[in-house]
Amino acid sequence: MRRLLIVSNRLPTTVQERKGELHLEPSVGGLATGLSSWYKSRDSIWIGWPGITGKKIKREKDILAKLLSENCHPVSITQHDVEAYYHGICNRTIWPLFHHFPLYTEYSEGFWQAYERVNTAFANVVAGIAKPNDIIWIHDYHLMLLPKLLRERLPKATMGFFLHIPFPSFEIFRLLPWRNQILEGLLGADLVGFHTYDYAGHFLDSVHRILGYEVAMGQVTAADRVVRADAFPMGINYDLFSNAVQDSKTHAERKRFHKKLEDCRVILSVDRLDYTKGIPQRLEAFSAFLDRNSKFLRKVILVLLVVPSRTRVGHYIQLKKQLDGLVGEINGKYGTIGWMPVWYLYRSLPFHSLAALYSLADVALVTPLRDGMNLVAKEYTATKMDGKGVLILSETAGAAQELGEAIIINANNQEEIVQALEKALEMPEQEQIERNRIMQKRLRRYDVVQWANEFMDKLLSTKKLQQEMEEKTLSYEMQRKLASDFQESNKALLLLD
Ligand code: GDG
Repeated sequence: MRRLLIVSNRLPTTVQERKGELHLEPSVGGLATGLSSWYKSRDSIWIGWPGITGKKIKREKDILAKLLSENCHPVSITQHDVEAYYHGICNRTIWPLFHHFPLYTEYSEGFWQAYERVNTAFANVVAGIAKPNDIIWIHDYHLMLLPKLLRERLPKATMGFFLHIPFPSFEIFRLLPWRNQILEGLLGADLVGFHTYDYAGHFLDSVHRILGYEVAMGQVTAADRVVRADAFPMGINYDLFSNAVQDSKTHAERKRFHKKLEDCRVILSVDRLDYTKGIPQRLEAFSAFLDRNSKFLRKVILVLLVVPSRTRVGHYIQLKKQLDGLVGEINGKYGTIGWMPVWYLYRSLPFHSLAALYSLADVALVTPLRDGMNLVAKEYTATKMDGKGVLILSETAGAAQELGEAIIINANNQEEIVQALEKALEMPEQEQIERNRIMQKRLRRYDVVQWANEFMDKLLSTKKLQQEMEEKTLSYEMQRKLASDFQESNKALLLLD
């Protein structure tokens, strides 16, 4: 099997600094959790930023050795570039624009230069490690220039790119001052993957309208190469979540939660703190639901798990304040001694606590305003061993295209969310089971390993296609000979195939 180089902004293992000492911890998030066992099962190396600056990691030889022993190769980023690249262009420019928030988007030449510098630093590390037969798989919006930078250094490389966030429509994407460079950057890959056909279509549309390349049937004819774009909806590690329900640690956690929740029905909400996730709209809809359904007062609890994220970006700081205020208002208005309608947890929970919450929740309320995929919706469904539980899912999450048996809503339509909550809490058990069984079958079949394997198969077939097309392309000498023969001839018959 060919060696695989996975390249992403963060490594699956993060270096954390606590009380002046460095520790290694597994990174949270779908990619790291989902792919960690798959990548360890094959000959592979992961290349990424370890979470601290280059200087610190070089000083700590033990930490570096431990990372390398786990096949994790760090890329050094200076403190200045962490600001302008990660907190700057990644979180203040690309993230909001690609999630259709143009008013939140900041355009700064300094940010852009840091993006070029960091992508170049990644290219240098990858090019130093890569061998001719390796497969390179680059992930996400932090590294959209990397495919082209690597193609310049390794012209024959087999290289795929996967975007984990939405690719916006042309009208939004065109606002980016560096739109040409981003598209050219991505086209350095042989295969560009997205969660949905819509995102792949938006990308191809922009390639055609901005760069003028010919686009047909998911294929771009770019200068001298053919590049494919396609949809690969990311799956989860299904067995990890469905087996976790049986685990004794999850049992213990579930028991502990049940004691506190008493007989209340549980509506669960789990997200990183992000304005794309629609958390304030969700809280307002829950408040309207309580207003209209007094029979559910003291009978239902919304568990709101919000994982801190990007805590230094202004919009995130404001959002945190807004959430604190809304939760206070709802609890103040409807709460009684002994019953708080919203249980607000602003932290990241250990895996077994999360699995316990998923498995005990009667309803999962997943209402992002826009989300590349949303793995929480899939993870919740995977833990429903007895089939009971209702998923309410926003139509603007990529996951909605696969989970049609959920109650699908428009996250901006408060009335729809209220009605969905009413329907979910009244849904007959048999209907819940029927809906979940269909979704579970799909999620089990197309899990994260299947997702990665399908991407790999398509990447290799794209490479084969390119080789076949190269064989058909006339060499330069042949083209010259044909041209001179043509000029010298009196009559010519052209046969074009
Ligand atoms: C990006 C895209 C796309 C959450 N809370 C805790 C915790 N989590 C884990 C969940 C899940 C992951 O974090 C969140 O994944 P999402 O997909 O929901 O969202 P993003 O972080 O925004 O991810 C998204 C994804 O990339 C993959 O392509 O689906 O659209 O935005 O796996 O389980 N894990 C633990 N404690 C928590 O409190 N341990």
